[in-house]
Amino acid sequence: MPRLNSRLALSAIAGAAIWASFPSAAVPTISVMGSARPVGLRLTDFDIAPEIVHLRAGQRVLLRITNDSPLPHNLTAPEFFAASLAPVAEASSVRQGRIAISPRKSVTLVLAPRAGRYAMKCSHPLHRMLGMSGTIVVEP
Ligand SMILES: [Cu+2]
Repeated sequence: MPRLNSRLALSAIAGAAIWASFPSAAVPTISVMGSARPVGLRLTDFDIAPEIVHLRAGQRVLLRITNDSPLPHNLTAPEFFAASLAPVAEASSVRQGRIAISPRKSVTLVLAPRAGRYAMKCSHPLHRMLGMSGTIVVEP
């Protein structure tokens, strides 16, 4: 898939440029060429597992979000996505801090978050109340 690859490469370059524009003292540097640590999130009726995700600031993460349910769900975490400097790949799937995931489908993102504690939830009516919430903890 040459077209996809070149799109990813362009996104990676754009990501590097965004990183470069931050003061180096404030933001850990990342290597665009470095490998990303795979992390999985599973959405079910009505749960997000794991409930607490531990990440490291500046470390590239290959985040795979799977909707293992017959219902549509989403992962809503606007502060987290805003602090994660470009989901490098598939950035277009994040809209207003939210990724919708169709039943029995997965979405994979590459990102590099900044330190902090971020709330995540499914924003569909009642889903959060029923248990679809959690926390992303990004250690400095
Ligand atoms: Cu949901």
